[in-house]
Order: sequence, then structure tokens, then C-alpha cells
Amino acid sequence: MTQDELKALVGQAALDYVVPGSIVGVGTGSTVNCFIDALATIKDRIAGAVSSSERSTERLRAHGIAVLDSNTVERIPVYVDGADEIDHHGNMIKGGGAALTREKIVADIADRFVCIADESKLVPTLGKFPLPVEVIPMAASQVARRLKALGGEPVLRAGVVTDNGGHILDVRGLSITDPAAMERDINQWPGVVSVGIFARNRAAVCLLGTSQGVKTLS
Ligand code: ABF
Repeated sequence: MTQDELKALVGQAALDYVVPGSIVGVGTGSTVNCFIDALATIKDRIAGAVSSSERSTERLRAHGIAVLDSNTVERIPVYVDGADEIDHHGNMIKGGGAALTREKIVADIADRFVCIADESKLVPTLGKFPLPVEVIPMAASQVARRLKALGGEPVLRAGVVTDNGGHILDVRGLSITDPAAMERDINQWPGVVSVGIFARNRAAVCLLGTSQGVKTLS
């Protein structure tokens, strides 16, 4: 099966985790786009969505799915999102789509994080994918110096301004052997908006698209 077919497979499989009548938390990326298209087939059985990016919002609205302001929602049963890498504990690197901050926000109001990914995203240890760090623009150089001190090679993502007006540093060469500790350390630096390590709030379930079908890791 092609990668796109695997993404469609897990996008459809994620419908099993949608609680009827509920508001659904929706992530960002091409795999999530498959989930949004699948969600449209049951849109009359959900109360709407809370979205993690302008582009997911556009796709949801194009399907006639109501998108609610996250401030009007206290808790949602499930958040469905992709990942750039996921390990066997559910820790993820996310942010390749520059939506990491709003993804973390919506994941934080959800009871259950369901990650959907094709098998290429499953890794033994995080870090081969360059770690995205969203920064306040004026702090980019100082945060880059701190990332170099950690052994990373930060590069400012050219031409990208996030939905929040932030810039993104992509950091190669980090060995993320303790994702929770690195997330905590980087998060506290002045000027960091969010770091693309999802360990404090990792995926409870990962639906992995493989050529043998969908594997459920939890
Ligand atoms: C999003 O999913 C981003 O955090 C991550 O970069 C992306 C993966 O994109 P895709 O599904 O297109 O591989 O949540």
C-alpha cells in the first residue's frame, strides 16, 4: 500500500474513537486531512470540532462541520492528530506542519489523544526528524544558541510564520533519550512558545497504518 493509502486507512479507523454527539479535537497534517474527510461522513453524529490550525479549520468548514472556539469548550473526549515521529511509549515529535502550539492546546483539553500515523513514523528513539521549536521572533537567535549548547543544529524555517505569529527553529542532531525532560527544559527558556516534543501529553493510543492493516498501539 502507498503512504497515502495507509494515511486514509488510519484516518478512517480513527472514527471508532469518536464519541457520538461529542465535540471532536482535530489536529493538523495530511494524515489528519484523511481523518477530517472520514469525519465528514458522520458529521450529523457529532456536535462539531475544535481545530488546531487555520488549514484544518478550512477543511472542516468545507465539509460543513462546525468549528468551535477552544475557549467555549471545557473538555472534549478525544483529540485526533498525526505525528512526525512516535516512539513505543506514545512520545511524539510534532510540528512539521508548524501547528505544534495549537495542537498542544487542543490536546490539553482532551481526555484521550489518539495518534494516527503510517508505519514510517514509528521509531525506537525520537530525534531523527528535526525537532520543531516555536519561538517569539525576537528570541530566535538566543533560543538557537541554547539549542546549540544542547548539541543541536537549529535552522530557522524559511518563510514560515505560524498561526500565532511565531517563527520555527528546526533542530537536527539532538538525541532525545528523555523526551519529558527535554520538553520541560526547552519549554522554560524565555521566548519559547512551544517545543514539538509531546511527552507530558503523549498519545494514549496510536493507530499505525501498515501493509498488514491498522495496528493499535496503546
Ligand atoms: C501534525 O501532523 C504535525 O504536528 C505533524 O508535523 C504532522 C504530520 O503530518 P503528516 O500527517 O502530513 O505526516 O500534527
